[in-house]
Amino acid sequence: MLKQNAVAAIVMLQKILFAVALVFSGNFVFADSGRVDWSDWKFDYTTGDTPTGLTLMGVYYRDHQILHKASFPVMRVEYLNDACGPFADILWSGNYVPITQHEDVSVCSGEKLCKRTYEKDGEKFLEMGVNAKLGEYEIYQSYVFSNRGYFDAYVFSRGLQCAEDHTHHAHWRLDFDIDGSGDDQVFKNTGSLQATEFNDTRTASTFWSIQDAETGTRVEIIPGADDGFPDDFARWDVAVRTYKSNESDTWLWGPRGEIGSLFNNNENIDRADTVFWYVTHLEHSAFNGESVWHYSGPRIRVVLPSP
Ligand SMILES: [Cu+2]
Repeated sequence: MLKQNAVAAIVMLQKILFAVALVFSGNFVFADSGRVDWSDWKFDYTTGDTPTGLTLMGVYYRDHQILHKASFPVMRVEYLNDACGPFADILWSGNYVPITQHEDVSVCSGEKLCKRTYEKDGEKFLEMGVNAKLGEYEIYQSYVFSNRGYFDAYVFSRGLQCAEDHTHHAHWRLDFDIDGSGDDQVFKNTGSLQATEFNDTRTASTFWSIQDAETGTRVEIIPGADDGFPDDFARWDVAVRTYKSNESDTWLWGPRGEIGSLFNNNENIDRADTVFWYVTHLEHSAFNGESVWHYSGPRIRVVLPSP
């Protein structure tokens, strides 16, 4: 209990410091928020309220609630032989910069927050992404929604803090509220119902399903092709937890914080409010230079029950 109070106090302090930083950094701060109603999707977004990158709130698909919040708390970076770092890269309104020389989103050049729609092979997409500069890194973090009932979460990165091989460990936190905040059940692949909080890897499970036990509305979390492999510095790909208001999405644990050890106390997740942490590992070879973008991220696909 004492530990929880201490964490709550740290979270509060961090929020106050963040608010103070927002006020004092004045003109340099870029914060945007708003509401999106596109195709079958509705959600609110912000780049300014928390240090969690482009953050989505109240995500609905065809009037079914899917997420309470999707956020991007941290990208941990480890260099070979600790040549520099390690770093905990946190995206917030103080480090957003205009997009330049990113061929995938060239229509958004000059914008800090890219919002665009496009069509490819008859499929329609809405992309929203925020661009940040942290030291020598440029990071573009985005969500791409499809009119076919899924969205992709991406992080793109380029730049070299040191001319040495390194790995970026990107962390998303998906706070699911499928058809409301309770009654969510988590399955490894489609079949194996999980009773308590767990960590997992993409080697052990191909994908994960989360379903509302009452309505049957389901979501699948499907790894991207370049999501990489865990290592000694970041040991897990997935951590599933019960929602707790004091288990913040503000990253307080620095470069060496391990999500597999956080909030992991065997709590019930069967018919609960589910928080799903997803981690990718982008290996970046110094040999490739600093101008090449590399990226990773999962797909979140909605499967509605047949009427
Ligand atoms: Cu890199």
